[in-house]
Amino acid sequence: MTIDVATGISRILKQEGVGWVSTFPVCRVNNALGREGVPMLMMRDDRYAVAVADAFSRITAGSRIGVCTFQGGVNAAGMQYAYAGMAQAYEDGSPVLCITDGVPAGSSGNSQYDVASAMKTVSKWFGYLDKPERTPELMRRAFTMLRSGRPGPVILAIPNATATYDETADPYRPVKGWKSAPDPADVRAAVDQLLKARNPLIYAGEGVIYAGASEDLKALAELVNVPVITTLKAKGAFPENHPLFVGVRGDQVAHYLNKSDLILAVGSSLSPGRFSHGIPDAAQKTIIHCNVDELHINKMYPTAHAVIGDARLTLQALRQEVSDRTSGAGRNAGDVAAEVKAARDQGLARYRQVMNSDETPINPYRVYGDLMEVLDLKNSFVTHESGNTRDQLSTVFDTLIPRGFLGWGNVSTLGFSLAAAIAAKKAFPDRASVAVTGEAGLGYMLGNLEVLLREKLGITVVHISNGGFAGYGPGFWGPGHDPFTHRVLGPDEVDMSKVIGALGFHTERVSEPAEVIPALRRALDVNTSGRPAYIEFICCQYPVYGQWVGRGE
Ligand SMILES: Cc1ncc(C[n+]2csc(CCOP(=O)(O)OP(=O)(O)O)c2C)c(N)n1
Ligand SMILES: [Mg+2]
Repeated sequence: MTIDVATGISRILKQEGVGWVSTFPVCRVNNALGREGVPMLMMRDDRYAVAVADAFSRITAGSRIGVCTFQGGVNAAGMQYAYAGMAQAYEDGSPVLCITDGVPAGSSGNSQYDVASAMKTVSKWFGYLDKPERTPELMRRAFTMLRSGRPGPVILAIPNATATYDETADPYRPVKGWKSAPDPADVRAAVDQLLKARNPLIYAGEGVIYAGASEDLKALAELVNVPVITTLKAKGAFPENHPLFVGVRGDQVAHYLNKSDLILAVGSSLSPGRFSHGIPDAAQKTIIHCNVDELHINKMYPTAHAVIGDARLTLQALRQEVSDRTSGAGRNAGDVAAEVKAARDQGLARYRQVMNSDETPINPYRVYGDLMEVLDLKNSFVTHESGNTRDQLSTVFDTLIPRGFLGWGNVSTLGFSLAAAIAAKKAFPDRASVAVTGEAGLGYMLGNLEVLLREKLGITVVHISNGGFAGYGPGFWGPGHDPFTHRVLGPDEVDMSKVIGALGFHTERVSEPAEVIPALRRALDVNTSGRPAYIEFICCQYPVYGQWVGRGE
């Protein structure tokens, strides 16, 4: 059967189990998607088209691949706008498939922007479909890239979507993706060191989530009786009510990072950035680096031992080795849990105190504490924004299941929380889905709020309304920070609940601490019937949260 490329791609996406595609028009594949019955979630700009698909891949840990389309080709406004979303997906290692129009043969080099070289900087692989009959080959390769190895975005450019090929010549079969198990000698060497260490610490990264290895992480941590910290992107990889959980950030995390003599890093690239810890005194510690990508070894810190392979297979092998050596008894290390509890209680004391604050304007921690009370933490989704909401929530929000919270931000692009909350609703329609934002994130979202109404996506946007851009560090308010670029029209001048209410959202504006819980309950309640909600909490400026450590600053 002769079919056109766009139809072939649509059918292959269906074979690969892709249930919907996010988009912003125009892309020449879209009409075929429509004809073939692949639903499209039309966002209101190209960056969000990428971000929703990206977030879907993250939230499902790559078990369901997010796919998006946007305009490409010559003078590709859509692609240029989508670039921000792709750059973020690339920095954060998200396996999203981006399909766009390619520059047609004979048209390359006739405009200023070089599509291919730009796309190569933000993708694991950039595929250009130069012949229609290569459609199955390139799709096969794309899904292999998306489902194997270190996760990252794949971009496919289609220069001629109406060109035809014989669908039966190279029939498409879905790609399962492949994993590798570590070298047993490396596992033995790692366990030698681990059992010798006095103060080992497990440093878990997002690879644990992509490998579906949370249970294995827990089993290993318990067997070796070792405290656990997670990266921001891995928040939730380890249950945060577990006696061995130290935190993502906060004084107790700094304490354990400093005191450790061995770091067992699993599923983390160990790349210190703006939103991650470095390893303090790394040269004095033994770093055992378990990673799927050998190119992260010896990247920033001297690696004592590397264990290369899938995080789940690695954790299972480590556990088996420890168990064999200790006749199943594990590592005897005293009352580690009691020490962790004491460190957490001390580190979190000042946050827990303000979670019960009755002050007005409302303390943001009061909102976070009440949010934890209202949500079923085993059946809900929360995400942060760039700014104080990230810094504060990653310090205190208790995440009990993988992806009960999405931490994001090797690169922390404002506005992503809305995309994440939408993707979470698509992935788990029965879960409450909450995006917590400041005014800057809200500004990025505004144009896309219509999508929630149109698609009946019952999510709640919680606005920590503090009248300005606190941003990084102790805030943009004091001297030495950014005193000239923080002030926007605040709650006294603009009533955002009226603005967003006029669109059709359920909205409330809350200034009394006692009203936080009832307002959240009402919002989550309307969400269950597919109506989105926006709650503006009039909050104080409270730039207090745990720090990132070990970055040599
Ligand atoms: C696209 C993008 N541009 C710039 C930044 C830098 N940035 C981080 S936080 C922030 C301001 C945040 O202010 P607000 O949303 O009010 O949150 P608050 O910190 O006050 O809680 C800015 C400009 C960013 N993260 N993303
Ligand atoms: Mg603000």
